[in-house]
Amino acid sequence: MTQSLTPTPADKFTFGLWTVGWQGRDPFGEATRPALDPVETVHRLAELGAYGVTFHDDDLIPFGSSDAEREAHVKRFRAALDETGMRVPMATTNLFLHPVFKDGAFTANDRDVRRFALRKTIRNIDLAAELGATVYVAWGGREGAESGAAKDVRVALDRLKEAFDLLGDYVLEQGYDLRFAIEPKPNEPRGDILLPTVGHALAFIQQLAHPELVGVNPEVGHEQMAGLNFPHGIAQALWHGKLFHIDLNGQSSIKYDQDLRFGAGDLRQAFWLVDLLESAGYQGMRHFDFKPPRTEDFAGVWASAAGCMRNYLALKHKTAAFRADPEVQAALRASRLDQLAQTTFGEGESLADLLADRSAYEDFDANAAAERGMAFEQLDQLALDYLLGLR
Ligand code: XLS
Ligand code: MN
Ligand code: MN
Repeated sequence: MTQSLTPTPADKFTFGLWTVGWQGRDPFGEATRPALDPVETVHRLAELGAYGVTFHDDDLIPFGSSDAEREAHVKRFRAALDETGMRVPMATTNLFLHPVFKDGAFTANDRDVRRFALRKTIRNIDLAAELGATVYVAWGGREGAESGAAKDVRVALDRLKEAFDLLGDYVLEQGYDLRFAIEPKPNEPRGDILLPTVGHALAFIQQLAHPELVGVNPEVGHEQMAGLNFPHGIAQALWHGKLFHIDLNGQSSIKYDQDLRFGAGDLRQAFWLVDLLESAGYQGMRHFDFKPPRTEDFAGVWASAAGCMRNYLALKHKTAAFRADPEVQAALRASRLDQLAQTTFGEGESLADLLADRSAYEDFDANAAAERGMAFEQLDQLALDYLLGLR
C-alpha cells in the first residue's frame, strides 16, 4: 500500500463548483472573495489531483441566461474538461437560491412553482447525462416550513413522491444511465426540512415508483447537525444498497451547517467513516462539499481543497494500518466482533431447536455472562493511538 498523501485521479476525489467557488456571503456579511470562473476551477482542481467536478445548473449557467449564453458557458466548460481530463460524475439543480423557491420547489404550495422546478431539473438532467454524469443529487433545502399549518407534510410528501416518480419516468424514457441521490438535511435554510436524516430518506425511497433509481447522498455535517453518528448512517445506507454518493466535509457539533474542510470537524467520526468506506469497498466518488471559510483568499481556498484530499488519504492509510495490526485483530476478537459475524441460529437449526436448547435459556448463566467485559476500551484506545500518531 502506498503511503502517499498526494491525490491522483485514481482516488476519485471530486468537488462541487460551488465549494471552492463560495464567495463567503453569509447571513451577516457580504462576499469576501470574487467569483471563480468554472474553467479556472477545473484547471486548479485538476492540478491538485482531483478526478472531477460537479455542479448545480446555476453554478455553470447563471439563472436567466439565454440559449446562446447557455451554449457558450457549456462549450468553455467542456473544453476545460477535455484539456484536463476532468470528469463530471454528478450534477444537481439549484432549487433554493432564486426567491421563487422561497416556499420550496417540488413541494412548494404554489403548483406553478412546482411545475417550473420540474422543468428546471429536467433541463439540467439532460446536460448532466450529456456530460457523462451517472448520479443526480437532489437536496431539498427549501422543502420545509417554519410553522405548523403552513405545510401539510403528508400532502407535501405526496408531491415529493410525484416529483421523483416523474423524474424517474423521464430518465427511463430517455435511456439515461443516471440514478438519483437524495441529500438529507435537518434544517437551514428552512426551519425544518422534509427528509431531515438518512433514515427518513431511506424510508421515503421505498414508497417511490422506481425505488431502484433512487439512493442517498448523505453529508457529514448534515447528520451531525442532528446529533447523529454519521458512520452509523452510512453503514445503514450501505446495508440497504443505497449509498449512491457522499458529501464529505467537517462539522463541530450541533450548530449551523459549517461545511468545514474534511477532517477539520469531528476527527474521530472522520476516522471511522474512512475506515467504513474503504473496508466496505465503496466504489462511488469521494465528493467534497465544503466551504473554505470567508477569512480566506484564493491561496487559502486551494489550501483548503488540498487539505480535504490530504486528510482523506491520511485517514485511509491510518485506518488500513489499524485493521492490519495484529494487536488490533486480537482486540477485535477480545471484543467478540467475530461472534457478531456469526448467525444467531446455527446452520440447519430451527426455532424448535432453539426452544429445546436448555443451554440457551434454562441453563444459561445470565449473571456469569453479564460479568464478561467487552474490552471495547482497549480496542478504542488502539484506534486513538493511530489517530494521535502513537502507533
Ligand atoms: C447544502 C447542500 C448542498 C447540496 C447540493 O447544505 O449541502 O450544497 O449538496 O445542492
Ligand atoms: Mn452542508
Ligand atoms: Mn451537500
